[in-house]
Amino acid sequence: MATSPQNPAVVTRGADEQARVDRETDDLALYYYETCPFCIRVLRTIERLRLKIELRNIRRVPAYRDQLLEGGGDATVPCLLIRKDDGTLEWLYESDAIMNYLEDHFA
Ligand SMILES: N[C@@H](CCC(=O)N[C@@H](CS)C(=O)NCC(=O)O)C(=O)O
Repeated sequence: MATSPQNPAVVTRGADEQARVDRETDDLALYYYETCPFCIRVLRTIERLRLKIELRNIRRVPAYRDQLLEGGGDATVPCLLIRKDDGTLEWLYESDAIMNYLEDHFA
């Protein structure tokens, strides 16, 4: 992992490393909506770490809100859905916890 010369906070990766990270982020999805300040913090982290995480806007797509409520038990955003290697799902709430998870795995 390196950082961009233009902006040292932004992560840059070689093609192989980025492909590996992209495969890992295939197992993630973020439930959010644009005007939620906690979501914006998480989206900034996703951008800075150059992660391709599927974004599921619960205000644009009511089915996403239903999924979040049914799967996670709460319609609060942001929530990161993590599909684990054994196929089980983890619904990670709280912006700080989500940002810590992303930093721990991808920074
Ligand atoms: N402590 C939480 C706060 C999350 C929060 O309050 N999210 C609001 C949107 S900004 C929410 O989803 N409220 C419930 C709702 O809109 O149904 C965090 O840091 O993620």
